[in-house]
Amino acid sequence: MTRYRLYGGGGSPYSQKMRGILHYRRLPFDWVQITPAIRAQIKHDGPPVIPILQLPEDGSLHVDSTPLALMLEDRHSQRSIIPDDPAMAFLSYLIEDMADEWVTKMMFHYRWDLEIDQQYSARQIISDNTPGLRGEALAQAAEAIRQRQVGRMPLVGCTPQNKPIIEQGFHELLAILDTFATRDEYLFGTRPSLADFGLFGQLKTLASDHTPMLIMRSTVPSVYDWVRRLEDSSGIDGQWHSFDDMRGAVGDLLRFTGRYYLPFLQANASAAEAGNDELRVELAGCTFQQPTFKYQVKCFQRLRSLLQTAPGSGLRELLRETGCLDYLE
Ligand SMILES: N[C@@H](CCC(=O)N[C@@H](CS)C(=O)NCC(=O)O)C(=O)O
Repeated sequence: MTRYRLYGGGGSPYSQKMRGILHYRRLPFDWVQITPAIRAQIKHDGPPVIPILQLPEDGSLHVDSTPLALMLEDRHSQRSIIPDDPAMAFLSYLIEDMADEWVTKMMFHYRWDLEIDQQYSARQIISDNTPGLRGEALAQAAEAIRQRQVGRMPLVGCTPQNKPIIEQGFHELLAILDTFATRDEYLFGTRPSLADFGLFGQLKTLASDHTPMLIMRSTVPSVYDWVRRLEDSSGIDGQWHSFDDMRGAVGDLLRFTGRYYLPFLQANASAAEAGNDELRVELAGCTFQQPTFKYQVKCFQRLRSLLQTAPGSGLRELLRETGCLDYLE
């Protein structure tokens, strides 16, 4: 085997993110749509999630898109997606984490909230991951996945109570991205970073699911196009901006992160520490509730420890101004 192999699903935001990264980095890889038979055949012992990256030299299998992206950084120096400036590198970790853990609530909400989206999404997932199914058999398998995924909504905070916060956040996020989305422009320069790919993964699936696709096409067509192009950015040869030339959208995304994601992460960590199964927090004037998540406690600890080693008073000043610093120090 001389190429990477990426096992994933077209409807999976983290699979889209990894595929986008591999394309940009010009790393030779094969995309393999996961199916139950392939899953059984590759015998991966870790958590049963996608994407799974298989290494060319020994066939070993690895999961979790952030560590995977960082592993690729260790293995290949060309076309890095981590900005050279360490302060901007930290910001790209922070925004990527927010996209992976918070924007994904938007993805899950829009995918499974309305009947029309449930029908489309369930059918699409089964059509991708179960070869040979047609007609009634496909409809039955789609119904089973629809019920499973709708049943999971409260676990990730996609409840009627939280719906206004999630939807309001989606519109705010799109408005921020709309301030800069144009050809060959990304958050930290004219080349994409880890943060762009984190956002891309979630937005790519939002941009193909029915209701959010209509919202994006009708309200922010430039963002829709930006997402569409980032799917394969292997032809992009750009530069990083300097910290002083950082675009305003980064500040706006940090304010967004300080308004929604970081208070949520802090409440989740406090609830987990107190042994509570559920967290409750005021976000942008509304009460948000969901079960506590161990994985997101780790995300919070990781961001706080990354900041300890990130240099620069400029970085701390920016995090203070944007309402992030108190959560991270
Ligand atoms: N933190 C992981 C999350 C991966 C993840 O949650 N993948 C979803 C699909 S997007 C999954 O495989 N879920 C298991 C399931 O649906 O059964 C990453 O960044 O790769």
